[in-house]
Amino acid sequence: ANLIRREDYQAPAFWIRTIDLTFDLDPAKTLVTAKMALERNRDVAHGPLRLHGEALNVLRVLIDGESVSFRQDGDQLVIDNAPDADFALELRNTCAPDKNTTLNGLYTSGGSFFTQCEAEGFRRITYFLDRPDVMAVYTVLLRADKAKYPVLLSNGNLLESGDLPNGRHFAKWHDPFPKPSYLFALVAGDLVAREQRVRTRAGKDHLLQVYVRRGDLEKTEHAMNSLIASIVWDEARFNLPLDLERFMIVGVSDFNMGAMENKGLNIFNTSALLASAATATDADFGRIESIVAHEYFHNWTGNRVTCRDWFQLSLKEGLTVFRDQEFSMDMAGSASARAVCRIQDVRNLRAAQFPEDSGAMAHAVRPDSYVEINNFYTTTIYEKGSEVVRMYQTLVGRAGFEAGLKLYFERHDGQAVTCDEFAAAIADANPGSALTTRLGAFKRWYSQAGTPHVQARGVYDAAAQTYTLTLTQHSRATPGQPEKLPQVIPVAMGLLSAEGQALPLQLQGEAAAVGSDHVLVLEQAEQSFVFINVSTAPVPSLLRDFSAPVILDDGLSDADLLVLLQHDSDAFNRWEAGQRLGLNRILAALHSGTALQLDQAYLDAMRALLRHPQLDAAFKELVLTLPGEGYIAEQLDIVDPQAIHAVVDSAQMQLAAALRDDWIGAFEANQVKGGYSPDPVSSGKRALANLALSMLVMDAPRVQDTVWPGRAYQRFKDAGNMTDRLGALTALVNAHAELADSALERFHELFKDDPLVVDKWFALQGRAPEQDGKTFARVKQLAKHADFTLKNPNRARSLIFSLCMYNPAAFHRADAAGYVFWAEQVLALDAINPQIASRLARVMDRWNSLAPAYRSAALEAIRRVAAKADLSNDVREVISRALA
Ligand code: DPP
Ligand code: ZN
Repeated sequence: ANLIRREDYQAPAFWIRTIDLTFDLDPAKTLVTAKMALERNRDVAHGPLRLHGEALNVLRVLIDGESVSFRQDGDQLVIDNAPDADFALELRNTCAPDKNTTLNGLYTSGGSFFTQCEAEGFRRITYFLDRPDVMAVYTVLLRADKAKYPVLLSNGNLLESGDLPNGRHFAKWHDPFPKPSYLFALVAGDLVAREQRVRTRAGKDHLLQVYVRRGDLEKTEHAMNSLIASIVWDEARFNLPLDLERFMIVGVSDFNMGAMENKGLNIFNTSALLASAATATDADFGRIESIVAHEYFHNWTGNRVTCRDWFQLSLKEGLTVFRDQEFSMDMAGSASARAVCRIQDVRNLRAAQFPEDSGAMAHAVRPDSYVEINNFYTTTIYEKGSEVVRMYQTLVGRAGFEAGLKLYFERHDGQAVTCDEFAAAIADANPGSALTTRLGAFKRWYSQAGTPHVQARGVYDAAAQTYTLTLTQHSRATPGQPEKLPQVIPVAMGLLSAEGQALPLQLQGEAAAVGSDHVLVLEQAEQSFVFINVSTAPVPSLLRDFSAPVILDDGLSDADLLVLLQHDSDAFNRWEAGQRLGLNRILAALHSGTALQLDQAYLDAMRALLRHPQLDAAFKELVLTLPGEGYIAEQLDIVDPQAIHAVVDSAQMQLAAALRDDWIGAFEANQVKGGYSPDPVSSGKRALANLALSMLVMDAPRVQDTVWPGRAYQRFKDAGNMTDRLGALTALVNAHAELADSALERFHELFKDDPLVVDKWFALQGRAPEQDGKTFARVKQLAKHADFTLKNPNRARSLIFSLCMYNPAAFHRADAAGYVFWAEQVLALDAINPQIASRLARVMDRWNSLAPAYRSAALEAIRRVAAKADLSNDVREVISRALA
């Protein structure tokens, strides 16, 4: 397997300006004819034409109508004597959609045809310069059996359609926008559509369609509403209109990713598309809204301006995640609901990206090399990439950022560009700004892997009325990057009095106070900031709204944290203070190896928060939820997942017991009446009620209570929506309640015909807290269940990933059985779908930090996978990095 390096980038030797594709669709053998207009790239030295192709059977190759000699070089088709003048290339080949279990290229699912071309799937359809800087205008003719495939879709606009002999029919599509091959899509099948017409501000009418299988139509209303909201938002916030007459979304149940932004024809995993009150949770509704928005926003950030090469992936992904996060916050509405979105985003970043950044696969937002690009669709590229974009906005302000984005489109519409061009556009639109004056250093966010550690220490001088805040930063070595330079870190901050009053901020040398909320820019290894006219010893509130993706050590005492928890005007730091109070106690118990005993001060603070008359339920639920076991593991140099689980479990039991009456109060006070709506207020109430119910069922054995488990069961049975039903079921399962098994059985019986709900059923059991090895045993049993299959990525994730990725205490076992299971599943998956297998392989990224008892067994399992001779490049890269 080749290592591909960013510094080796070369422009293509040829451009492909147009392509006319004809598909004679047949599941066993599809015939593809491609007619392309090529021209030499005069900027590149003369060379052969090399086209990418994988798993194809080539039938003929013509240049300007004449057959031409060609040779195969690995996965490339090479034509040595291509003309110097512009020429027409015609190719004919077949592929086998039914046999394609990789779900890359053209494949079948549930009897219909679908494609997935990002990153390099187009080469499994026909031979092509399958790289994002080659942009062509596509015309696509689809021919298929009319009864089996009544719907024939591709990108752009429908030119014509009609019947053909032998029960076949055709449709011809044309996409006027030149696009890279990764944005090509086709769909053929027996589908139905929800339709809606919208008018954009320019007065143009557009047709919106959401295609799904018969029977799923009523579950598309939320997606359609989300699409319309996205269109309105992108015009209002960034002045970016819908540019196609028709915008289509199609759902498919076998899909590797969440969704794909193909021009005008987005293809969605049904899990990111279908929702009804009865079958989807509040979280599902939120996720669907955000993914529909994400793919729609790609139409500008990704499609109109695309990536020059795959090292620039975050150019479109980081930016588009930033845009979908902003959209979700704007949709949430109130300041408090926005803060809830932000907290959830940061919680996800810390749970997934921080470990990635300190593990074997750590890589920069713009990586330097890869073996398999599919391995780099990571939380670093996406979520850290989004944080980087957010820092631009923090440094130039919201209006400055909008001006920068406008300039970016003015300069680069229709082009394939790099992260440098994006940085230059934002900087050039904001001359003299905090970003522009230090752009070179800021761009280290693209090149340095690893999460910077920031330490903050303050000294108050009562006599001089000054407060000196000293910030230091350092980043640990990551694979291939032993030394790091200081980064540009915006630190949003404020100072509070011990009574919780916001203090005015006046930096030494400044004429006046700058209000009570300010952004410091840390750019040296160490920097001090002196505040003057500080009337009382302050409590610093640093990194407000999580203004940079760093690990902050502010050295605050419990007393300081309590001030922030009670009074900080920044909701993020308020939440963070509560988390830190819990985390400190959990870590102290882990370090000392003693049982955790939660103190009265902590419990009182949590009780006061839970009882708070003004705070929203959604916020309370976030504060009262203890840090996750994975996040706790990140705080430790040597990780014992069993020990962490035991301490967290004990903390939860104590929180459940000590606040019992308040949990009852919270449950009663947060019942949502009336019809279901996934709005932030209702979903916040349901979240808090579900947390309360979990606590009460968990605490029941202690007080020999049968009422709350009974109520949970009743609620599970009678619930009017999936959030309440699954919440009650989760409460029973997680507490190992006696009623759990019959509830699980009933749930399966009720929903056995709905694959997305069956996924939830598997996932819940895969994530159930471990107790005496029962969870692990059950997962192994469920892997043999009639409904289980590794072929469907959602199903594989629901059970196997739930255990290996999200249930550390069930997975990391003293007897190594978890690792043996993992190795078996990775190998089994790799034979079917390398992309999914490689995701599972990544579970072992952090094996090196495991306590010795686990470490050697984990290494043995990794070596067992490595020993397999015919591993995919995908898995091979991940495993080699783990062993490096
Ligand atoms: N489908 C993936 C996404 O939208 C890859 N582009 O992020
Ligand atoms: Zn994306």
